[in-house]
Amino acid sequence: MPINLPPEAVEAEKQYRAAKSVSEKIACLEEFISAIPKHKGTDKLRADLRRRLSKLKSAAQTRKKVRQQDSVFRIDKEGAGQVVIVGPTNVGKSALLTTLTNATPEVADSPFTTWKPTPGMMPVENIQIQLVDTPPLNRDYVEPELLDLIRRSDLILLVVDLQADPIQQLEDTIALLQEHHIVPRHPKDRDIKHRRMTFVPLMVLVNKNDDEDSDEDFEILCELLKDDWPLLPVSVTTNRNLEQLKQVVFERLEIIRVYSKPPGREPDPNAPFVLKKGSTVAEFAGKVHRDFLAGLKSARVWGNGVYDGQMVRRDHVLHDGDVVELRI
Ligand SMILES: Nc1nc2c(ncn2[C@@H]2O[C@H](COP(=O)(O)OP(=O)(O)OP(=O)(O)O)[C@@H](O)[C@H]2O)c(=O)[nH]1
Ligand SMILES: [Mg+2]
Repeated sequence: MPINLPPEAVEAEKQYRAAKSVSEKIACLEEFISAIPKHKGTDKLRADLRRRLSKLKSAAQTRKKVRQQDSVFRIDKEGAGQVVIVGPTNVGKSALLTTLTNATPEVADSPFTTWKPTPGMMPVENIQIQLVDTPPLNRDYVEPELLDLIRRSDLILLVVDLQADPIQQLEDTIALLQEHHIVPRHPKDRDIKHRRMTFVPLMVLVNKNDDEDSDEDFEILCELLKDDWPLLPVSVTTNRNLEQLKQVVFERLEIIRVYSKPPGREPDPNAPFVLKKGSTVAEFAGKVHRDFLAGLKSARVWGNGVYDGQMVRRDHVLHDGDVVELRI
């Protein structure tokens, strides 16, 4: 039996048939279904259309997943934090990753060598921190996915070249990031939030400070800089300050290492749990195991601000190096 549809449903159907993209089809089909009057005569039609809608939605989902996995800019976080190395071309970003991790991105004297991000793991004492080398940030073309990678990161290492024009490089790069709503977060602004801005901790590495001869250049740079950026002079070629760099990265990530001690046994000093600074015993328990969080009866702590083996409550704030014994 032919169904007499109201004019708005007829129009919606027309739009649906004309739709080109999957997302457009989904929107028009939803419109069409809602314009069909609900009664026995339209039951079959509405059921058919709903089936078509769910097929379209699952096709859209699959496409989205494939697109996300395909992108070279989607790098899963690993280790205690994801740190992106960004900056203009030829400043030594890839050289830095090569020196601090096992990764082997291409390093070359010619500009615009790197075109895709490369991750690597940097050991810092008994944990691993992920570093990601990235293509140069350049005003001519800014890859939106590179900006997303920077937004998702836990810390930005902005590299400039002491032997080029470091002040210009620094100011241009910061301006470029800010134009894309990425704002360096100062250590004192811990909980700052803004609807359209992403605040990411940032530190500036002034690279190619190879020996004492270039220290004066670095001092001049510090005097000339208008803003008070956290700066660290380094040299990838001569390894100057690279150990200090690891420590600073650890501090700027604002993380702590907490060791789990099974009752009657010693903690494993090589397997700390990494938590955000300010985490509590309850958060630690959740990280060790879901069951520990639900069934936590008591906890004892060895470490900062407690006597050895002190019983503490769930909301006790932990510190770097604490050892915790959980009982459920
Ligand atoms: N003198 C000196 N040269 C360095 C240092 N670090 C890197 N270089 C050199 O600088 C050049 C560029 O290094 P890359 O690591 O390819 O630079 P990049 O920032 O990754 O460059 P793009 O991939 O184009 O963005 C190479 O010739 C390196 O050997 C350093 O500390 N001192
Ligand atoms: Mg490179």
